Amino acid sequence: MSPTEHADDIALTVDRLASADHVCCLTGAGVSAESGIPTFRGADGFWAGGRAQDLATPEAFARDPEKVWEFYLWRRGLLTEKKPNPGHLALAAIEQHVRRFTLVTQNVDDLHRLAGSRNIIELHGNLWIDRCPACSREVHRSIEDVSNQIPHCDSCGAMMRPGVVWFGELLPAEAITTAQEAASSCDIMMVVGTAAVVQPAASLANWAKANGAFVVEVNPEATPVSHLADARFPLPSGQILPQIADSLVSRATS
Ligand code: BJW
Ligand code: ZN
Repeated sequence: MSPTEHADDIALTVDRLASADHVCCLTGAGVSAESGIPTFRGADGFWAGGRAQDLATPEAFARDPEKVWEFYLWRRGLLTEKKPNPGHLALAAIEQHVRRFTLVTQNVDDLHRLAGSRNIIELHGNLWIDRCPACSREVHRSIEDVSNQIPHCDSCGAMMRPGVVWFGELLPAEAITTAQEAASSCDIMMVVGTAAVVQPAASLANWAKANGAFVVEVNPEATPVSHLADARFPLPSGQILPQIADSLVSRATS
């Protein structure tokens, strides 16, 4: 990408960020792709072999919990080698230089927190949480605590499940309510690295647009919300977000 490519849209986006009272950003698996974590629906994605129904539904867990755990324990192991990339770091920097910033993520990988983002809403849970389906006890695992053993509840002995949201399950009530409030009240909505096909997350961009927000999309591929975008960057987030963040930071400090 040449330095001048997308310069007008970068300048426009930075202007909007600098003057906004509230910035909301919805992220998806694409923001972690440059950390080496597969997306879901990409050519090499988790679901490329059509495994969503086998692994990401409560029915799959009821049918074959060992198989489902094998997938999630493998993903925990994968994450121990991964770090936030420049896209994650840029979003954390943007948060520090705007009045109010709400990061709504569909990702369960914890990389936004590791990058330094603070006001994070996790719509689809967190891969590092074990939850007991019998007594609701939750245990937060850490990278140091990664294991190949399926966890059982210390309180009641039941097999735990991963603390993520599967298809057909309700999103955590507080998370989706707060995310919808943020989308409805923000001045600028950034939609980064999501195919925008999974509901209700995908509709947040529509909520924001309907309430007058300036919509920015960062995604190499077009999505069902691309037509809403006032500025669209068809580029990897790790390339474009640092340019936006650097420009915002130098404006704030000059
Ligand atoms: C880059 C890049 C780079 C690449 N830089 N970009 C209304 C209509 C129809 C159906 C429904 C509806 N409302 C609800 C439903 C049912 C269902 C749903 O949405 N189905 C649709 C698929 C049709 N939703 C649910 O079941 C939700 N629950 C719910 O709504 O409850 C009430 C209800 C139930 C049933 C009926 C009606 C109401 C729960 C959804 C839970 C989603 N869970 C998962 C798994 C989480 C655990 C795990 O990690 O294993 O969440 S599925 C998976 O998809 C994961 C993701 O968070 C989610 C979104 O994926 P994402 O992030 O968009 O990733 P990709 O791979 O799809 O896209 C990556 C993008 O990045 C691409 O666009 C690339 O181009 C881009 N990219 N590299 C920037 N470097
Ligand atoms: Zn229990």
